Amino acid sequence: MLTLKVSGMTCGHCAQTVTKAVEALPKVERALVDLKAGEVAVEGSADETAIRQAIEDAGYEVTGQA
Ligand SMILES: [Cu+2]
Repeated sequence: MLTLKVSGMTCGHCAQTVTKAVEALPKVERALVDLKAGEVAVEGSADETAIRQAIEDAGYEVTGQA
């Protein structure tokens, strides 16, 4: 599992947007957003670069690995 730090997620809507964006990627089984921690945990074998890109395309900033 890969966990990324993501800034800019402030509410349930943001969490849902990021979850959907990441889960739309091939080879992602599940994405779990922890709003309080500002983290997204991704299950599956998707490429980290693709995951980061999907989150940034959705309008949020990936600041690193958690
Ligand atoms: Cu929001």
